[in-house]
Order: sequence, then structure tokens, then C-alpha cells
Amino acid sequence: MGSSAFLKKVHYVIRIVVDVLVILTQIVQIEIMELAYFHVAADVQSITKTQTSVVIDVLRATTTVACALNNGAEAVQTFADLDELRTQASLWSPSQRLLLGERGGSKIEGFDLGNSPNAVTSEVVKGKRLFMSTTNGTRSFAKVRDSKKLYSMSLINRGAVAERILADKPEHVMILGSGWEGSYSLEDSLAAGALASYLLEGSTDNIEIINDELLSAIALWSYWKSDLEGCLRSSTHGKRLQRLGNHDDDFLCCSELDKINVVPMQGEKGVLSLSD
Ligand code: 3SL
Repeated sequence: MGSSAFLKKVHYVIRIVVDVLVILTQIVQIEIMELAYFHVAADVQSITKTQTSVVIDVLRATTTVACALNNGAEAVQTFADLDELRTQASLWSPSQRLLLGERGGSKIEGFDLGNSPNAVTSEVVKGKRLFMSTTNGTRSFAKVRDSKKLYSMSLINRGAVAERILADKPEHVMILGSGWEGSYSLEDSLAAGALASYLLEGSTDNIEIINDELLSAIALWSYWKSDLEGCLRSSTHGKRLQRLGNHDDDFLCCSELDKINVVPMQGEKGVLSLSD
């Protein structure tokens, strides 16, 4: 073999090796995002240090959080325990704070507001810290407060939170519903399916759905996605709210998909504010 033919062969082999290395590097760089959904806080066994958590309480806590921050509240500080809420709130001047919450769907005695997303208008909440406790939603926040990142999501800000997750590219995302006193809720599962569907559309190859709860939520979303208000009204908690009184405005607000572009994120533990 002449020396030029030999050099050509060496060149050819080097090209192949380089191409293989480039392909291998690209494969290694594809990051898989694992997505799981748990119906209620009690189903969560552990939190990983790298985990992003998304808390959902469509009716109505996380819809109220999104609306309050969208209307200029300084932050929403969430509490599972009412005594702790009162202690923390007392450290703030009355002109800068509002106490907000419900038990069993009704406003807590002595509080400024119940849990209606329609009550947190800019006239009421602008510049104020909201101290919030609800029957189920704030328990879910408490459960995952040690996550690396923690977002609050509802149907109304689903797209904004999904876009943030697609940009963050976390390895593990836990979507956590709130349910009702420890049991499954239809509307939180609907929103979990809505989030997963959005993420799958934005990044099909890299997402792995790792539990059956989320697969079912995606199926639920496909079934109800053209009648979100109907789904909310059919749910057990939807029926409970209808028995408590006229909540038409809340059903309308809680079923508006991607209406507002806010991403409530935990900074200080338990404190949700707008992420930049
Ligand atoms: O359970 C909760 O956290 C609340 O959102 C329930 S309610 O819709 O305000 O009654």
C-alpha cells in the first residue's frame, strides 16, 4: 500500500471515531425529566434534594394564590397550622397583612378573607402579605417545602408554570395534588394531566411518566379538556361548594385555562412570590 493510500485510510478511521464520539456526547447530554403525580400529601414518601415540586389545589387554594400574586400581593405565606399563622402574622403591621383562609369551604372566623380567587382583587391585596391556611392545599405546600424548587399551579396559570419547568429542565418533577382530607380529587388530577400533557407536547423525547397516577391523570385530561368547568362542578368538592352557596364566579375563574402568566415560587420556606 502506498503512503498516500495509508494516510487516506488513517484519515477515514479518525473521521469515524470523531463522528461516533460526537454522537455519544449528544446521547449523554439528553437529560431525562421524570414526572410523577401524587394525589395527596400523605402519599409522598420522601423528597429528593434535586426535586422540583408543583403543588395543585384547583378548587381553590392555588387558583387564589395565582390571582393574588397577579393582582400585586407582596407574597402569600402558607400555613397548615392556624396558631403558627396567627403568631407569624402578628409580627406584621395590620396595614401590611391580610389573613386568608377556610375550613370546610367557609371563611375562618376573624380572618379578613375566605379562599375565593375573586376576593383577592388588586384593591384588596396590592402590596400586602397574605397569611393563608386552607383545609387541604396548605398541607401539600408544607409537605414539599424542602424541595429544591417549589411552584404553585392551577389551571389558570398552567402554561406559565409548564414553560418555567421546560426552561429549568429538572431531573425529577413531583406534581402533588391536595385532594380532600386525605382522599383523591378529580380537579387536581385534571390539572396534573393538563401540566403533563403540556410538558409532553413541549419535550416529547425527554419526558418519562413514572407512575400510574400520572398516566390516569393524562387520560382524565383528554376526557374533560373541552369542559373544564363541567369537570370542576362534577367533582365531590365542586358539589360541596355548590351546597355551601353560589360559587359560580369561582367555578368560572378556577376553570379558566392559561389565563394568567404568573409563576408563584417558594423563596423563603413557606413563602410564595412571583419568580423572575
Ligand atoms: O382545601 C383547600 O385547601 C381549599 O382550597 C378548599 S376550598 O375550595 O377553599 O373550600
